[in-house]
Amino acid sequence: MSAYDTNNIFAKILRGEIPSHRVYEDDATIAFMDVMPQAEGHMLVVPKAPSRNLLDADAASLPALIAAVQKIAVAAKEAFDADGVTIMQFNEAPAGQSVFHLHFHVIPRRDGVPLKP
Ligand code: IU
Repeated sequence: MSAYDTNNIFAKILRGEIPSHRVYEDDATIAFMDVMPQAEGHMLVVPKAPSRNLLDADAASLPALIAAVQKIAVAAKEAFDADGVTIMQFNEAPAGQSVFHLHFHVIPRRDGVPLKP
């Protein structure tokens, strides 16, 4: 696996070098709106600690991260009056990862509304 690149776009968002529509922050995590949403309310949950994806993340940090994902998913479902929530996470380009800083997609889902490609 390649090394973590400190100039990836989410690292720049975390450092405040690039603007984002931030919807959540705690000591270890931020969440912001995806710029190319696959459905209304599509958010990204991003740990502040540098890791390329789940494969090289510090296992000790994961319980807090998944708790933040859960909190944001519950809030997003309520805020967007959704019927469900899709949570996605990709590891390396062949698996669909395009930004190489660990993140979870949180996507509120409505009955009968497919994800945009
Ligand atoms: P992926 O899991 O690495 O494939 O998803 C990266 C996501 O980051 C994707 O949904 C993009 O729309 C999103 N994104 C963003 O929100 N802001 C950006 O500046 C860039 C990508 I580049």
